[in-house]
Amino acid sequence: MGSASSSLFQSTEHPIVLLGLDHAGKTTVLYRLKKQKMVLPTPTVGFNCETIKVNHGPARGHTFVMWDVGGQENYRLLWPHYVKTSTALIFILDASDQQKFEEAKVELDTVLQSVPNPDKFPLILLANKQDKPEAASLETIINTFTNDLQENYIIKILLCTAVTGEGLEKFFPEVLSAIQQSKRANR
Ligand SMILES: Nc1nc2c(ncn2[C@@H]2O[C@H](COP(=O)(O)OP(=O)(O)OP(=O)(O)O)[C@@H](O)[C@H]2O)c(=O)[nH]1
Ligand SMILES: [Mg+2]
Repeated sequence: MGSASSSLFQSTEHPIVLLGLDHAGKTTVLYRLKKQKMVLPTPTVGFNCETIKVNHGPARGHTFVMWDVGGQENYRLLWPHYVKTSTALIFILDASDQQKFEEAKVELDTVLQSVPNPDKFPLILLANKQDKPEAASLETIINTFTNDLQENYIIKILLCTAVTGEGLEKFFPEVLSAIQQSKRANR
């Protein structure tokens, strides 16, 4: 690999932000990834921040500084602040709560407006709570949340269950892949 293209991938530390409505499962995802176990979170007051160095798989050697910001309405005003310093946005949905999809989509579109360089910005959508029978299908998630964003963003969608970790094994490889695709597109 030549020097120009290798410098493209030089950065191995990635600040990323976890957003989504309250009760979506952001903190459960964060601590599942950090501790590989289920924690019983309480609604986040302000934010949590954890640094995770990946030591296996395609994202091995990469470090992710993960900001998990409270999703209750009074904290959503803070979201743009975190998005501005992040190299990827992870938006977490409670896929079983379809009554809140409209609200979640409005919040997603609103916060995307604060991305400083929106062209091909990495957006990873986690459709959480797949253990629940009423969880929406992938097709519904795509139609509701990402169809209209497809051209402008690098989008990955993961179906997951944070309480068991199912689906999250692909989390870091997919985030890294989105970040690298975004950098390539903006070269
Ligand atoms: N059934 C099920 N419940 C889950 C899952 N992930 C999280 N939960 C539950 O959902 C509730 C909310 O989880 P949190 O991680 O606190 O949600 P949050 O998005 O951080 O919420 P805020 O901090 O208020 O923004 C908790 O009772 C979790 O145990 C999942 O995959 N399946
Ligand atoms: Mg939380």
